[in-house]
This record gives sequence, C-alpha cells and structure tokens, in this order.
Amino acid sequence: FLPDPKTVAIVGCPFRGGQAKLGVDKGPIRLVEAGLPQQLAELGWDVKFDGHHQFEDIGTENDPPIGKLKNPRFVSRVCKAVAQVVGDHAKKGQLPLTLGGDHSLAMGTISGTLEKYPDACVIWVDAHADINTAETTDSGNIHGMPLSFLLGIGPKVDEFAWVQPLLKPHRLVYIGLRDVDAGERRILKEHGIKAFSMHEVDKYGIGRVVEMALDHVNPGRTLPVHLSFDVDALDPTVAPSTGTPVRGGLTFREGHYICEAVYETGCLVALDIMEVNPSLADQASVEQTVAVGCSLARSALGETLL
Ligand code: 4U7
Ligand code: MN
Ligand code: MN
Ligand code: MN
Repeated sequence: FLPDPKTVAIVGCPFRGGQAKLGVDKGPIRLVEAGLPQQLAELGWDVKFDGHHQFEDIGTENDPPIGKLKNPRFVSRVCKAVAQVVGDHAKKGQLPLTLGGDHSLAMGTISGTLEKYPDACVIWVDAHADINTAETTDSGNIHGMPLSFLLGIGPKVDEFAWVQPLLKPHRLVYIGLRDVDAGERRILKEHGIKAFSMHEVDKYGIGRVVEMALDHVNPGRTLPVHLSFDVDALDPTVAPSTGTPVRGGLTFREGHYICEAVYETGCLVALDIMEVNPSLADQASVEQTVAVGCSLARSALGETLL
C-alpha cells in the first residue's frame, strides 16, 4: 500500500482530555526524546516529524459534560484535527504513526485512515474494549469510548456528529482484553465483534491468536491494517507507566510479536502507540515504559533480529 521510499509521519499528540489523570499528554514528548525518530530512520524509513501538535488553542473555557461525557468539546475538536492530519499523511502515501496521549485520539486516527482506505481493518490491542457509549459509560472518560463512535453504536451525540461511522464490526478485532465492562460485553456480543482476550492468548499462544485475528479481519491479507496499540495491553510489570493498568497482561515478547506479525503482512498503513504516562510510577518504570513504546513502534515498522 505504501510507495517507495517508505515514509513514516510521526504525529505527536500531547493530549489527555479523554481521561482524568495528569501526565499522559507528556507521553509523545518522552517517546520522541528517547530517540524514536532516529531509531525509525535507522530501520530505513524516511521519517517526517515537525514537532508535536499544539492543542491548547482548541481547548474551550467552558466545556461542561454532555450527559456523562467529560470534556466532550475539547476531545471532539482535538480528534477532528487529528483525523485531518492523519488523513492528509495517508493520502500522501505516508504511514502515520500517532503517539498518544490518551486513546480517545483513536477516534481521530482511525477516521483519518478510513478516509484514505475505506476498507481498512483495525487491530485493537488493549486490556480494555474502549467501546462504551454515551449510555453505557460509567466513568464518562472518552478514552473508553472511541470505538462506539467509529462503529456508529449507541445514542448519537451532536458534538461527535463529524465522526463517520465507517468502521464495520467485522473489520475490528481485539487482542489482550481482560477488563471489559458489562455494557461493553453486551455490545461485543450483539454486534458479533471478535475478541481474543488474555484467556485465548493463554489457550492458543500468541502466534495462533494473531493468525486467527488476521484471518478474521483480513482473510486474504489484502486489506490495509490500522494497528492501535494501548500500552496497557502489556502486563503492568512490562509497561507500568500507564493510567489504567490491569494485571495479567501480555508479556514483552507477546506484545512485540503482534507488531512483528502485523508488519510481516505488508498491510500496515497506520499505527497508534497510546497511553504512555510518564508521570505515573518511579523513574525506572517510566524509562522502561517509554523504551517499550519505542520498541513496539520499531517492531511494527520492521525491526527484526535476523
Ligand atoms: B483505555 C473503562 F470503566 N472501561 O470506560 C471506562 F474500566 O484507553 C476503562 O483502554 C477505559 O485505557 C480505559 O472508563 C480506556 C473503565
Ligand atoms: Mn486500555
Ligand atoms: Mn485503550
Ligand atoms: Mn489506559
């Protein structure tokens, strides 16, 4: 799908409006400071990065909840801007690598991908399903909701009317789930959305799980793939510095294997590395989490040992 020379456009999104914890907006800054652009260049990519996006001026003084949704205007406007940026990069034949920031941003990144590639499929690697609706959400945190908007599930929220419900349930697959809300379970069942939870990772091993996940959304390996990776999919011992850690997650190798296997398909057109929060946990944990974020991105962009 991508022309030669292969170009990756780093989209740094210092944004935390989709959840309450301070610090996740510093994730992209730390990932870049750790040398991610140079590392990708060393893999042979032409790397475009012209600074992090500034969202301050998008923020509104007055952003009261709409129903239960918190910071709805801010989240919506930032995601709309991100959709535009990601879509523009994709249209130029570049691979957008979005660095979060909280996972509400995926509303923007996936909208951008689908604009260029309407038949793209999404591999969502996460401890959580992020598919709550305005009705089912308990927390009101929009980082737990992006997929419901992309799929057009749940009550319409005017503020998010710009999000085109272009994602089809059979083009979405999860890997790594282990903390799914009751309302989300119902949605997954009702819409027949395929999920490989940690139970399936234990049962089949990561190799078969990734193969089955790809067979589900991309049987002929002919469709473009958007990989959205929430670092909380990894076990908290591997990626401790994240806002909503859940024990019993993917090992270091399982997480990297997913990225390597997706790269091997040759179908990857967009990548998100989300929810690195350098304000949480001690300095060693932060450095470890940032380093893991970088190495996941390198694996998805073709780093191999041999
Ligand atoms: B993340 C949660 F209730 N489901 O909706 C919610 F458990 O992007 C968590 O995956 C959402 O980190 C986590 O608030 C969002 C909660
Ligand atoms: Mn998560
Ligand atoms: Mn998430
Ligand atoms: Mn999280």
